[in-house]
Amino acid sequence: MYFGKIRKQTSGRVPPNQNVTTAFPVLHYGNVPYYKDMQEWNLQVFGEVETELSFSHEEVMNLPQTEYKNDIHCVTGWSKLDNVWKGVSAAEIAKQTGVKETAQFVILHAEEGWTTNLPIEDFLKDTSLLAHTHNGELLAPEHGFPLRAVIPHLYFWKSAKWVRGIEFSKMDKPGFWENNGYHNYGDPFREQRFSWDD
Ligand SMILES: Nc1nc2c(c(=O)[nH]1)N[C@H]1C(S)=C(S)[C@@H](COP(=O)(O)O)O[C@H]1N2
Ligand SMILES: [Mo]
Repeated sequence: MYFGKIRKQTSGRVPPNQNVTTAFPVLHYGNVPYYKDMQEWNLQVFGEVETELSFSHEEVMNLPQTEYKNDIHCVTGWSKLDNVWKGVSAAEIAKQTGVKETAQFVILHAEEGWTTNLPIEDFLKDTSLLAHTHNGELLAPEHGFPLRAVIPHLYFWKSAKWVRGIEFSKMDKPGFWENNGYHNYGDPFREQRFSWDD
């Protein structure tokens, strides 16, 4: 008997045991925030940075913009290919605040205290961004309006919706799903779904 992981053969682009969908499922814990007044929204960047900054919505929208096309892989088994995201690159945010050498992890803080964690190298990858637009349309509230992280090389739970804080940290701080049985890193190509996966 074989109790190990059953790996389907997959071609290079879609990770093992994922099914491609053209839908855009909505998945999260907690409530969708609806903002009446964007003046009440801000993005705080804090922790191991040279200068802690709080960006208004307008300031975020006026930072240098990038566009990036990538694939989404959700740990529950769906993948959505060729998403075009527009927003601010994660590296641009780091450039604005400066990052101390002591920073080793990034903790993304969303509404309602929801968090997720990743190593700083992963946050600063060229492909990591803070997006406000998906396939030419402003993010819908349920998909993270006004701003969500997009970390395409990790399972999609690392892509925090409704981001309000970016914390550069010396220490790793497992977030909501990481404390509820999911893998701490979450590489879809290595199928790091649950805490016990290698
Ligand atoms: N703030 C917040 N962001 C979150 C989540 C959440 O519960 N709260 N869930 C994650 C999970 S598990 C997934 S699969 C994606 C889903 O994004 P979507 O609803 O836009 O498809 O959001 C991620 N970002
Ligand atoms: Mo997910």
